[in-house]
Order: sequence, then C-alpha cells, then structure tokens
Amino acid sequence: MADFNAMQEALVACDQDKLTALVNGAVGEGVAASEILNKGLIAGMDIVGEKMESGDMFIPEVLMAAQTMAACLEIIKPLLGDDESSAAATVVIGTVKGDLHDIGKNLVAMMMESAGMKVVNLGVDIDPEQFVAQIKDNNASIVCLSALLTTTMVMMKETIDAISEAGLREQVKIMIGGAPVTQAYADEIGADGFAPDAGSAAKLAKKLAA
Ligand code: B1M
Repeated sequence: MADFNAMQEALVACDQDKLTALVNGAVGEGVAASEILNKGLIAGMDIVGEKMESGDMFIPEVLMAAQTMAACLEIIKPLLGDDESSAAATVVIGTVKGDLHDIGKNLVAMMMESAGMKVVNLGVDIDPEQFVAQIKDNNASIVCLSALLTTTMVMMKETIDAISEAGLREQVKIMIGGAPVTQAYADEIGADGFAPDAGSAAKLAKKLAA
C-alpha cells in the first residue's frame, strides 16, 4: 500500500532518500502516477506552504523541499501519460517576470509533452519581450503563463498586452494558471483560458489547439 502520509512527511523533512524510496515503491506497486503526484507530492508541498506562512519553515528549507519534489517528479514523469489522442501544437510556457516559482509550471510542461505537444519551456522570471520573441522564433500557437504570487499576476496582463502590441494576438491562444489565478482573472485580462492544475491545462491546450 502506498503511504501518502509518509511521502508528505518525507517531503516536509526534505528527506530525498526516503521520498525517492517511497515513490519508487509506490510506482513498483502499480500506484497511478497522478495519485502519487496529488496525494503525496502536491499535498506535501501544500503543508510546506502552510509552514512557510506560519513561520515554521524558512526560505532555504522551502527551496530544499522544492528540490526534493523536483527530483521525485523525474521518477514519475514518464508515467504521467495521457491516453487521449495527441494534438499537434507548439506551446511556449514560462513563469512571468519577477516570479521564481517553477514546480507547477514544469508540471504543466511535463503533462503537455506527455500529451504529444512540442513544449518550449522558457523558465522563470520571463519578461513580456522574451515571450514575444519566443512565440515568433517557435511559431507557437499556445502560450502558457504561470504566476504564484499575487504581486506578479499583473505581469500576465502586461505580457498579453505585449503580445497584442507585437501583432501576435491572433496567432496564439493564451492560457494562464498558478495558485492565485482564477477564471475571473483570466476573463478580466483577456486570456483565452485558465487551468487550475497541470492535467486540466494539458486538456485545455488540446482543446484550444484543435
Ligand atoms: Co514561495 N510563495 N515565495 N517559494 N512558495 C508561495 C506561492 C506562497 C503561497 C507561500 C505562503 O506564503 N503560503 C506565497 C505567496 C503569497 C501570495 O502571493 N499570495 C509565497 C511567497 C510569499 C514567496 C516569497 C515572496 C517569499 C519571500 O521571499 N519572502 C518568495 C518569492 C520569490 C519570487 O518568486 N520572486 C518565494 C520563494 C519561494 C522559493 C524560491 C523558496 C520556492 C520556489 C522554488 C521553485 O519553484 N523552484 C517557494 C515555494 C516552493 C512555495 C510554495 C511552498 C510551493 C509552490 C509549489 O511549488 N507548489 C508556495 C505555497 C503553496 O503553493 N502551497 C509558495 C506545488 C505546485 C505543484 O503547485 O505551483 O500551484 P503550483 O502549480 C499547480 C497549479 O497552480 C497549476 O498547475 C500546477 C500543478 O497542478 N499551474 C498552472 C501552475 N502554473 C500554471 C500555468 C498554467 C496552468 C496551470 O498555464 C496555463
């Protein structure tokens, strides 16, 4: 039986060896990768967030937890498949300027790759001009913007404005996501879609690309 509580505890303790063993064990038992992701890793990272907020964990520890999670994501990455048929689309994805959070964005990229899309992952702290240049260079049809901070969400609108000013708005569908982002915010800033998690982001991208 997969022990999701133990996974959460190992992630909070930044115990890479233990978490790796637990994830490998669960994979070996045939537990679905999505279940390991949601009940073990993301649930553990939620606890890290609560501890960060209450002052029980500090930035260096949170960073270590993030690195621990990222290493375990590599184990389940090949298993996070999508059984629906693939859509041909080139997706440019990045975390907006001023924001350094990348785990969620990388998960979205991973799910889209698993769904057969070509994904150009720009990384974090990406300014609007970089998004514009990469859309052009890659002839992208979808752009995904990620933000985890209420203070950086505003960069999503600035990025959309820059894409419009560059004359590329008709070429690309723009999707946004990240913990503080909502459908209402997507509507407000003129995005084409919002996805609350990586799985629904991949599904929405396929729909928008169709
Ligand atoms: Co920071 N941080 N952080 N942090 N951090 C949060 C976001 C916070 C909620 C913690 C808290 O206080 N409870 C808080 C934000 C508060 C707010 O704005 N309302 C916060 C803060 C305040 C900060 C700093 C300002 C702290 C400081 O320095 N005083 C600072 C800012 C740095 C910066 O960005 N400029 C900071 C720094 C960091 C670290 C660097 C230490 C580290 C990031 C390391 C990294 O990413 N490599 C970190 C972490 C790890 C977190 C928490 C704990 C975890 C984030 C995470 O990875 N979650 C986070 C608390 C939390 O979220 N529980 C917190 C797991 C991930 C799988 O979920 O990213 O939500 P998530 O992604 C989901 C969905 O949102 C969605 O799909 C993903 C998968 O299902 N999604 C998309 C994400 N992007 C999408 C794009 C799409 C679609 C869906 O496109 C279409």
